[in-house]
Amino acid sequence: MEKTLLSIEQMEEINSLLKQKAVEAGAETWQDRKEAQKVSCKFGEEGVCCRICSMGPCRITPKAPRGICGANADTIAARNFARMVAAGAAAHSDHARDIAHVLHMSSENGSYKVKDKDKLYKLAGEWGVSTEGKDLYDVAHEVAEVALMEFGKPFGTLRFLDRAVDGRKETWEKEKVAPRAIDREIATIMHSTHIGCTAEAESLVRMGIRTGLSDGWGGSMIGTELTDILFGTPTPTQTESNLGVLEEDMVNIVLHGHDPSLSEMIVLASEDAELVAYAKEKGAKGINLAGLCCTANEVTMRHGVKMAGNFLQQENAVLTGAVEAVIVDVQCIFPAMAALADCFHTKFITTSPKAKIPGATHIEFDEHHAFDSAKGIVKEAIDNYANRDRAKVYIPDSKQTAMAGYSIEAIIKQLDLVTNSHVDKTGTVKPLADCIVSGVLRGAVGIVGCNNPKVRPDYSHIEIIKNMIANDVIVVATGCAAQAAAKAGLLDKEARNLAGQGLRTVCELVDIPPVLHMGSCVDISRIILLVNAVAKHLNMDIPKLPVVGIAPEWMSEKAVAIGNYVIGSGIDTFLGVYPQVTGSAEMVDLLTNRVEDIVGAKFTVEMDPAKLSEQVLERIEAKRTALGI
Ligand code: SF4
Ligand code: MSK
Repeated sequence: MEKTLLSIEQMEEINSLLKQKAVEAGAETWQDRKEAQKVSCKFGEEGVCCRICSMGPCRITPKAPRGICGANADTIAARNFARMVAAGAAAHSDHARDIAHVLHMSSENGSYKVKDKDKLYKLAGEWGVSTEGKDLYDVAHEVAEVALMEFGKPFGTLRFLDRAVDGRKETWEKEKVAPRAIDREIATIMHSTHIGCTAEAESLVRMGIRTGLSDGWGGSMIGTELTDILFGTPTPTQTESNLGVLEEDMVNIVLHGHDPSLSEMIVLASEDAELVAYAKEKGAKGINLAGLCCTANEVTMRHGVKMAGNFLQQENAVLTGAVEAVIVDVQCIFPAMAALADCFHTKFITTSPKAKIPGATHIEFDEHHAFDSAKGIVKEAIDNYANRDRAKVYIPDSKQTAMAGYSIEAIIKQLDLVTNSHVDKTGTVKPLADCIVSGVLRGAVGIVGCNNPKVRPDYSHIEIIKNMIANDVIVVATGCAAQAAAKAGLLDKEARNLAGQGLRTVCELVDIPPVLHMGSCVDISRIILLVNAVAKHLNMDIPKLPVVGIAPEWMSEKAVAIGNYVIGSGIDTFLGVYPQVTGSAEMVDLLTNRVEDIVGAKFTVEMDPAKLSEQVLERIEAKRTALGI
């Protein structure tokens, strides 16, 4: 185990060495800016600053309990919170819309092709798209059109809601939180939070859930499905993680962001014989790709591309002095990367009109000529290899092996290893459900989300994961949480030695690590569908299952949308960072208590990872007791 595990202290030591590199280069990092920000604004922190109209901004204090229009702390905090959900759902769903457009332009001879035909035909069947006698790409284009209609259709509710277990559908219907069209839910929040509309906190919480659900069971689910159709459904893949994946003598390209329509093409371009030969001509041994944030998750689970790290590691990648280019698309990219890259030879290349950053080299990615466009971007990186200043290079000697790519299909395939083919049907979640019911596994948790300097980076992720697996709770992870696990060695199969007896036995039987990498942030839809499948198998609604969601270090608006659809799906959610609503007692009560009466699940906030772990384990055991298992 010593070989594969990296302690948080070792990680922090590497971070300090890299910080020293920043000082030497005169470069500023997030630690400096955090220090400069010192005390954050109390009104913003508590969610009681309103700048929705130009009579304000209005801030709520004991002496001024209402804004000029009369909005109180509850209204203001609820409106701000709802707008975070809308922004998060917009980001995920717009990403999905782009993928749908890419599917719509896919063709036999173009850059984008259909890789998972079975998944396409399955989805076509589910959506009533006829396939009889049709060309594969005609089916793909029709499926893409149906997906695109989900964003703005005028009537009905989202198609994927039909996938949900009966209890969920009934709850959503009864509580009027069943999402209609994705864009419609986002627009409804923006309308209802305009001055002079909804002032009632509970209405806004309900709208937040409905809009969150339009992300989880809409945008994100569409994103995941169509990405699998285009680029392949992930299968377990061995990879490596942390900054040690960068190479001294190769052209290092770091891919950062979220949208696989760019990163998939960069992967292909980096394997192009002509470009590899060009890199060698320039004195490098080849081209080495590494990922950051969710793009890392996307390309690692389909190609085994190595993972350089998560959100708060993005600057560290540049600080190694060994990166020729950081190529980004959308979301979670520090604007500070441009100035940081200037202190080194690194080219910081933005590619999306949706995420232009001053100081960056902007090379717009042309999806209509995707492969050639990607080749042009990779060539920029190769040309920059000669500019690397060897005196500035420090690649930490730190990398861990990791398994990634556990799609639901892949998990079921692994579970079939324990299926008794004489008795059981293969291809179901029955073995997983059996393990949970029997108590071999006490339950399951999804650990997701970002890093946040408000807590010790990666520490909460790693501590909570270790506590879960030691107590026979299987962990699935996505996003930056999955990468924290990877860096610590917890995605390695060997990490089963840290698990309790029950989980260890399961891991050995079905040959999996105790922490399953299920992908990027949009792939939390995979987690939801896995839980939903178990609920259907056991013929019960999701809130009854000993299953919990945890976002120990969340920071983004997307995470707020996710939190809303996770509780909306009936899964209790534990947060390690407070949402900005604490200035409203009613919002705190709604989110941590009353919302349970609406959707059967609620939020719990605890910043101490040890205490949070205890509370999660207690919740899991309470659910087991209620079920009599
Ligand atoms: Fe102030 Fe009301 Fe305008 Fe908000 S909407 S800024 S509380 S007047
Ligand atoms: S990238 S949203 S920091 S998980 Fe999806 Fe990581 Fe959070 Fe971005």
